[in-house]
Amino acid sequence: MRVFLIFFLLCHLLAAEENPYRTVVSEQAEETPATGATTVITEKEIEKKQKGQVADLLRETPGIHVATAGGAGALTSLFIRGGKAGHALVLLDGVRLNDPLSVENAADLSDITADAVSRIEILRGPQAVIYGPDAMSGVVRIVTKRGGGRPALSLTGESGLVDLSTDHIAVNHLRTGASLRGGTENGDYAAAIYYRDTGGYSAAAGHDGNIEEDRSRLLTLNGRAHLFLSDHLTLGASIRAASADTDLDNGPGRYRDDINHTFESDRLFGRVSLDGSFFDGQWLPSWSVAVSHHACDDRNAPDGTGDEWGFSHAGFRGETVEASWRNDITALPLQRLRAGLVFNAGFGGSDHRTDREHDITALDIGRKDTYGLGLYLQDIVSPVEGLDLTAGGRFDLFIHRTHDTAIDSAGSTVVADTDRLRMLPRGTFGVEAAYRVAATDTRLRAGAGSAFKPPSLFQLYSRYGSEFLRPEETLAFDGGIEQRFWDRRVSLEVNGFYQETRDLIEFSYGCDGMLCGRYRNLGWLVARGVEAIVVIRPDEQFTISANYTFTDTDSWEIVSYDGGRWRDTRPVLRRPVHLANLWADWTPDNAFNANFSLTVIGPRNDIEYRYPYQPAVVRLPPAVIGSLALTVRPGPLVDLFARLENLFDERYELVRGYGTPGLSLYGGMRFHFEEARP
Ligand SMILES: [Ca+2]
Ligand SMILES: [Ca+2]
Ligand SMILES: [Ca+2]
Repeated sequence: MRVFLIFFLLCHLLAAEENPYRTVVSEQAEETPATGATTVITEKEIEKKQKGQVADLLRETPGIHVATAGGAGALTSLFIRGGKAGHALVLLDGVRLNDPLSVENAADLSDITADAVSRIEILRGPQAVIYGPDAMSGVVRIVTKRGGGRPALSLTGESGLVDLSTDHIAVNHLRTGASLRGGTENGDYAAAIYYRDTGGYSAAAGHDGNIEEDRSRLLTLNGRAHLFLSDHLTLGASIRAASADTDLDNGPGRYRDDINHTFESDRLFGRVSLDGSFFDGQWLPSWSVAVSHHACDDRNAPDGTGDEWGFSHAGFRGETVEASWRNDITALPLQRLRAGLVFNAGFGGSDHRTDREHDITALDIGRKDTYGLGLYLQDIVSPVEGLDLTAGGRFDLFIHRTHDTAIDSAGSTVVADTDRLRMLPRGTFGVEAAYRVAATDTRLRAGAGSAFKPPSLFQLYSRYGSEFLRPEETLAFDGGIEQRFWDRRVSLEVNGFYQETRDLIEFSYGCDGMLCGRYRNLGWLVARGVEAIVVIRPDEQFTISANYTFTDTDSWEIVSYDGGRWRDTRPVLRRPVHLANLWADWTPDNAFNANFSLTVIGPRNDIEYRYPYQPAVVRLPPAVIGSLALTVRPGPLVDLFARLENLFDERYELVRGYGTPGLSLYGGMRFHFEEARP
């Protein structure tokens, strides 16, 4: 709490100045990426769509599938261009959200609400040169609202009826919050606090006979401030804290309801940066330190409803620290040079206590640490008008400990028990050529890039892990064309991609010598596809946008059997071949907005755990999810809003055996108070 007190004091200090807002040095975290296949979700779009979760906004963009295993607050995973969940790197105000103690070091988007978010950028394909390890299939950059102008306070209240059905109508959703923004000659500030309590359906699927409602309570705090130290230097700070308390059930399937199985998470993300601008903006250096802290607890006490095996508690603690120095240099003619140095460290440990007879999870990992060092250089050359050539390279060193135990020749006495540092160097690259044909307003683009992902703490050190895993490595090619017609009222974009990932770290039931049932570098994953995007703006009032993604994935492992080597196909789960979205927006004036979204998720593979524990691959049927949102502004002070989600009351699953809400109705209001002009 002390951090927040300091933050609010800083806001107060800045608010005391009555001068108009000005920007001295723009922050690099806010700039639009220049290269690659990207999608940007703007503040206006976020406001209009009224989606509660960033994950729901991402689902409507090309190349992305989002899967949630249960109700609100349950694990929410992101799949970009057919990659695994751990292949997507998610940043919030420049801080990595990927949880160092999750199995794949993946980001869980369950507590990332759209409150306070002003912009989301999705960069598809490997982005290792600038973003480093883990930026395998894409990067999602979430940017929160920045302060500026006269002090403005906004208060929001929303309630809802989630999962409406004829026999079950209840107010089971509440969201409330406040935000304060402003700026002075010396800086700017933005702070927000939101609370959400939502439920209405069961985490384990209702159609499997699970009737116990599961709720999720989430408190988030956001703060962001800048202090203009001089004409050349800006000090920035951002912080986000999210505390969630979510009801779970005991996995997918029948009779999985549990009245006291809970998951509590406390996550804290912070970043301090110093951005400079020297030699008339020809050298823009940025120094930053970012930290993240994840504390999660899964608790299940015995109860009288089919779960009487005893108490269990699994606790996970993880931290990351990243220090970086980045430089943008435009001193050379026709060139934009970017160079940087990054150091990061990940820490984590978990403990698992149970008084159950059959302990099958054994999640214990003593506290471990990994380190990374990265050095990169990227140059964008524009030799002629309209042509941008990008080339970049990066060197990374991933460092972790291995534990050596030597046993004497008699095979009983330990004679050496030492920790060694293991260093894994990797080089990555990214190249792109983009050309704009001015005469026809056409943009052509082609690129290639590589990335790698080091093994996670869980893959290295858990009971199923191995200290000798290699990083996963990927290579991708993509290209696209963007054409605008009719005075830029229609734009059409088509991208094609091919991505091959080797040394995939997969759990293997098989044995390698004496080691059985553990993570091994035995997988291959090939993803190829096409993304098509069309945006039509016949006039100021209407926007219609649609996108379609085709993704063909193929995964296998090489197995030795009968003296030969065989290619053993693995099913790729939760990667639909066909994904489509439509968004129609009508804004006749500032006082009214109506918009309609439609998401079509094609059939995809999933896994079903059948008794007695024999997993079977199943095919989930296609799902059509619609939503309608309205905003009315009767006066300058107030917005009234309402939305219907899952408009067609589709019964679908995102992860086999877990619940999703049926038709739901939300409504609320927002008040704006702005300091009067002097
Ligand atoms: Ca339940
Ligand atoms: Ca429950
Ligand atoms: Ca229980």
